[in-house]
Amino acid sequence: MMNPTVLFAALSLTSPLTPEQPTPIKSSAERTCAVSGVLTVTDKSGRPARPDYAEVYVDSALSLKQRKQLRRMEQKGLAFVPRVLVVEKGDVVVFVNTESSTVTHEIHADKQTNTFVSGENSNPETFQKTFEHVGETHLGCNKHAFMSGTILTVPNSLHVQVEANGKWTIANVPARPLKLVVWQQTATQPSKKEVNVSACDTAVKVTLEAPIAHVTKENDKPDDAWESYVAAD
Ligand SMILES: [Cu+2]
Repeated sequence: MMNPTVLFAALSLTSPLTPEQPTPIKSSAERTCAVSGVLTVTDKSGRPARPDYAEVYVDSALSLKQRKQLRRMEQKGLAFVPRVLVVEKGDVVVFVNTESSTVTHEIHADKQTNTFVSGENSNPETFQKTFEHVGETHLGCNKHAFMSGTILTVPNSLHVQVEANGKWTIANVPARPLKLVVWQQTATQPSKKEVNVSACDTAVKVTLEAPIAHVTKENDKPDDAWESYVAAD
């Protein structure tokens, strides 16, 4: 028969009822949580507008590794596809001419943070560019003046596209005060707002004004989710 004191000690070592020691928070493994909110976009008179694209990103200095992703934008049907592409600082964008007929394009972004001129970009040629500077780059084609596109470069991997109902959530955000940028583009016109958030904030409400009312485009999906969400709020 085991000594009762020894038996108790042996059980204590394996018992699930043993209180857990608090885990020390190491600076290298900072506690993270989700930050979420709702974006409302209106026109100048306050009526709901539906952006072509909206993104939320963390714009505070964080020691995150650049992912250096290879991203793709096509020149197809005499348009940049997608019209808006969000990339991370350090990503490489390959511009691929995928026209079915023999159409030559060009890509340029003048007088901007990410400045470049591609030269001719014939199918199946590709031009590529590393996006090193945070912010918007507006794309044009010198062979087709009506072609326009936008590349938004965000600082790190903590960013998310806003859903059609205006909601967004960024997961795994360091639990400390941070600066976010809420960005939208409606009918080629962007606008944005900076907001300071507390750790783990889940009620970040931002309203942005679209510089002009939303214009329905051929490529738009038949989707009125923005309007219906805003109207129901
Ligand atoms: Cu073109």
